[in-house]
Amino acid sequence: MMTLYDFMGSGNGYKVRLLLAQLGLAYMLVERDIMKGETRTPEFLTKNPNGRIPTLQLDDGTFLFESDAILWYLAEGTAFAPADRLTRAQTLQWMFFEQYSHEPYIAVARFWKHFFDKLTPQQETELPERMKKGYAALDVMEQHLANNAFFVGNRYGLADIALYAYTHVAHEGDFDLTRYPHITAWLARVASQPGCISMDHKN
Ligand SMILES: N[C@@H](CCC(=O)N[C@@H](CS)C(=O)NCC(=O)O)C(=O)O
Repeated sequence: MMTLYDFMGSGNGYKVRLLLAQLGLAYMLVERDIMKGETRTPEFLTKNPNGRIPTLQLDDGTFLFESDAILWYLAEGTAFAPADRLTRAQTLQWMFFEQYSHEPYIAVARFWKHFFDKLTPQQETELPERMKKGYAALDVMEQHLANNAFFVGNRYGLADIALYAYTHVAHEGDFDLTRYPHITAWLARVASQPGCISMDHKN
């Protein structure tokens, strides 16, 4: 059986738990507390040299890390992985957008505000820029969703899972989603997909 190393508050981990649930795949969940450095131990670094969750151990013992790579691995051969060249590339396009233009701002601002009582002076300095870039990512999403029900091919897929994870908890980083009616409607569409689980749901 596959083993998922994860931290329940992580959106990156949630992406993987969400797809595993929607595919109906059995796995063992092993929680590692990132607040206590449990992904930075010598033992964990043998699993993922980058010291982060989510990390998935496959049935043959191979360790796979990076949430979006794990999503592709799990989705291959299922309806979640598009078959044609352009749709696959468009799915990757939004997943790279998520990792480069969305997650570093929205997830990090949420992490600082939601998981710590007080920001460090450096976080205080960096926060306004993170918020600005987070809102820029939300603007891009809003524009796309004005004309599209989902991110790619007008059907729910991996790009939606990747972007939903931190967008649906963006308010925990004090992002005001009421300004974004199309994003809000899309969040509801994703939440109503069969098998959708909440972020704190354990298998
Ligand atoms: N790009 C990676 C990011 C993974 C990541 O940043 N994981 C965080 C939790 S969301 C983590 O493990 N942090 C603990 C640490 O860096 O020590 C992915 O998508 O999986």
